Amino acid sequence: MNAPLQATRPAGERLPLQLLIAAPRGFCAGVDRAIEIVERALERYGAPVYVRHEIVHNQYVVNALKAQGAIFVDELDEVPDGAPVVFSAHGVPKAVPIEATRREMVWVDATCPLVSKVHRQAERQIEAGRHILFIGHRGHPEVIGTMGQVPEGAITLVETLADVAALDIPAGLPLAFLTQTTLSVDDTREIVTALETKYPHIVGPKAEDICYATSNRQTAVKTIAPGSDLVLVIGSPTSSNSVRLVEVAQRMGTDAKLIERASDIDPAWLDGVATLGLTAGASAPEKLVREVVERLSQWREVEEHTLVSAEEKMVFKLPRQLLD
Ligand code: 10G
Ligand code: SF4
Repeated sequence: MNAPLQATRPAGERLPLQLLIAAPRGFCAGVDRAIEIVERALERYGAPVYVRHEIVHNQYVVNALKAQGAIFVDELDEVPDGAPVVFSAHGVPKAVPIEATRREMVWVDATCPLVSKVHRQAERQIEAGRHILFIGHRGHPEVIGTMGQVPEGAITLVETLADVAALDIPAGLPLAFLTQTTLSVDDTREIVTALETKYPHIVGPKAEDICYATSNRQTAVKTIAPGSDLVLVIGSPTSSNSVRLVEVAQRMGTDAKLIERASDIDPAWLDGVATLGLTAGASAPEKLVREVVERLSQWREVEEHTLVSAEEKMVFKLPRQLLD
């Protein structure tokens, strides 16, 4: 697309690049809160503070907290008795705080309040005698945490439409559905519709449990993708919501790539790209967005345009134990 332009430009002159930056993008209120919890725990208890699972799925954030004295572990058995430990923003099964209390750890729960809300809904549905169909991605820590709120066998994971078709639930069993907070809005709508068609008596939340930040970032990427030749999404490969943003852009017919940071960009990707879309997942810091813009500016004459599709004002309170 740019070949004729290139041919007529003096050597050394940078080609223009229209950069469409999505808004909202990057940190959500739950990620802001979780990072602040680790930082405040380090101030209050001193290093090291243990963190069970990556506090959020972003390598840059994790490395920055490691440098301040956080030690990331997979399970509590890697944490000494009595040590301070923070549970990640994705939430933990009920057994985890029970174990931490038994081992006299000073634990702080950084589970996002919107994930905790789903945990409480799960408990309530079980109390009401319903079996839960939980829409989510197998093996994701949020899914493990939410499924771990209720007794084994009380919840069935559903990942795809094929899973819905294969469900064989005894007739007359009261049912409820819940969802992971970072799913594709469009895929989830299809799965919920399939569940409601197959089980007309199923009950669920008014909208699915996909959180405001996930759905706003998907809407924002839909705003930039149609006019872009390529979309770059900043986020780690383990970040479910970031991977969903890549898929949303691709489904609109636009090439899209996930990058952790500016150094991942191959300049060859920009060949023939006149308009580039840029966004960041809910766990990716704005600093990395600016780093990408600076890197692009070394190669091209960048003209930035921010496309705002929603305003976000959400702020979550910190746990009381870190406030006084
Ligand atoms: O998108 P996922 O759930 O993989 O997490 P993340 O750490 O990349 O982003 C923040 C979202 C959560 C903490 C899950 S509610
Ligand atoms: Fe909370 Fe949504 Fe952010 Fe997850 S993505 S931490 S649910 S605000």
